[in-house]
Amino acid sequence: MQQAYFPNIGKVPYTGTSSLKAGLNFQYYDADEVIGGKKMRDWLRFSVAYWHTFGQKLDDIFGDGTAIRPWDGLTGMDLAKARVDGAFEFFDKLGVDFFCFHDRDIAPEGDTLRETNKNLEEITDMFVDYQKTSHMKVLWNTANMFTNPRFVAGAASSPFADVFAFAAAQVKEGLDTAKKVGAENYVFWGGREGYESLLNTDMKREQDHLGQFFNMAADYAKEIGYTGQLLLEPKPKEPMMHQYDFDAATTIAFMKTYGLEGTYKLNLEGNHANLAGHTYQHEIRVARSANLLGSLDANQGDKLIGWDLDQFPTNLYETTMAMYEVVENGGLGKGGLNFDAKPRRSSFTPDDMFYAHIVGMDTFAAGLKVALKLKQDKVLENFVADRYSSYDTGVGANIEAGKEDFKSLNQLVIDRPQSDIRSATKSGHWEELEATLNRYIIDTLK
Ligand code: XUL
Ligand code: CO
Repeated sequence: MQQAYFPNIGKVPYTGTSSLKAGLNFQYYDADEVIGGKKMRDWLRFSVAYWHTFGQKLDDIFGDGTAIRPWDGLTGMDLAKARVDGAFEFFDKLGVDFFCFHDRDIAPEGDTLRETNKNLEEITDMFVDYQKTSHMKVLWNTANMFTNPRFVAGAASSPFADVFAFAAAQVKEGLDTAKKVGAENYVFWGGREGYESLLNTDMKREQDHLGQFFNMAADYAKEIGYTGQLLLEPKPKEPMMHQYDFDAATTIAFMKTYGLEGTYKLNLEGNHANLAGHTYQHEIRVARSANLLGSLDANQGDKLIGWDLDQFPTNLYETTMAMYEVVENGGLGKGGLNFDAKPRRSSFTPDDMFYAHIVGMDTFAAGLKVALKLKQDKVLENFVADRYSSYDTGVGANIEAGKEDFKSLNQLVIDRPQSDIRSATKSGHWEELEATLNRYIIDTLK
C-alpha cells in the first residue's frame, strides 16, 4: 500500500448495540458470527461498487460534484492507480470481501480499443497483485456500454452494426478480465438497450440482436473456460424511455425466448424494482420461483422521487423481506449484496463513504437476523400453509394432480348455495401479519 488514503479511519469494529448513537462501528454486522448455520459474511457477501465509491463526484443535473476524495487533483492513469490503492485500503478497513466494477470505472479509454484494453490490463494487474495479499474477491465485473456517445442508441441493440461489433469486442475483453481476476459473476446491465421512441425503432430486430449478443457472450465464456455465472440486471427505464430488461418477469420471458435460461441468471436491484412498480421482495420472489436468482444490487430509492437515486439501503422492513427471500433460497450461491449506492450530494466527506456502507451493511445484517427468526418460528410458512391447505386433500389435491377437469368441477359446485362457496374462504389477516412482523423486527434487534 503506497500511502494512507484514509488516515483518520481505522478498521471498522463490531461493537454490538451498546450505544444508541451510530458511529464508525458495526452494531449488527459481526462478520464471523454463525447464524442460521452460516457466517454472516457468507450469507451477505457484501460488495463495494467501484464506480460509486471511487468514481462518484456526487454531481447532479443542476450542480457540480461535491465529493472530497483523497485522489482529487490526479488525472488519467495516475488517478486510476491511486484509486486502486485507496480502494484496497477502504475494503480492508471496512471489512468487506468483494467488489464490483465496470471496465471504464477503473481505467481511462485510449484512442483505440487496443489502447483502452492496455490501460485496463495495467489496472487489473494491480487488482491481481492486491488479491494475492488480501482476501478480496471480485463479485462481478461488467462493461460500461452507455456513457460513450457511440452508445447513443444502445450497444447490442444499436441500429448500427459497427456499434454491435464494438460492444462484442468490449465484452470479449470483459469476459477475459472476469477470468483473469476470478470474478464470481459477469453482469450485463442494458444501460441503453431499449428505445426512446417507437417511431424510429424496429423493436423486434433490436431484441433479436440483443438475444444473439447474449448467446455469443455465453459461447465465448465457454470457449475461454470462464466458469463464473452470467447475469442480466433488469431495469424498466432511465436512461431509455423503455428498457428491454424491464423487470424480472420480462427478463425471464426474454431469456426463454432466446434460450438463455440455462446460462444466465438475474441480478436484481431495489431501486430498479421500485421504478418498475414492484417491491424489491417481489423481484427476488419472481427470480427465486424460476430458480434464476443470481445476485443482488443493494440500494433503495425515495417514495417522493421517481428516478434511480441509488441511496444506501436503510429501510429495515425492506432488507428484512429481501433477506427473507434469500434465506428461503438457501443463500445467494455465487451472488452477493453489492452496494450499487452512493452517499447523498450533501454527504461529501471521505468518512461519509464509510458511514454510508456501515448503515447499509448493518441494515442488511439486521434484516438477516429478523428473517432467520421468522423462518425459525415458521411464522409465515405456517400461515401460508394453512391458507392453501384446501389443496392438500380432496378436490384440491385432485386439481393439483391433474385428476379433475371443467366438467367434474362443474358437477361439484353447480348446485351448492353461494354461501357454501363463500364460507370456504378465509381472511388473509394482512394487518395482523404486519403487526407480527413489526414485533419480530423490534424484538429480534433489541
Ligand atoms: C444502473 C445500474 C448499474 C449496473 C451495472 O442503474 O444499476 O450500475 O448495476 O452497470
Ligand atoms: Co445495479
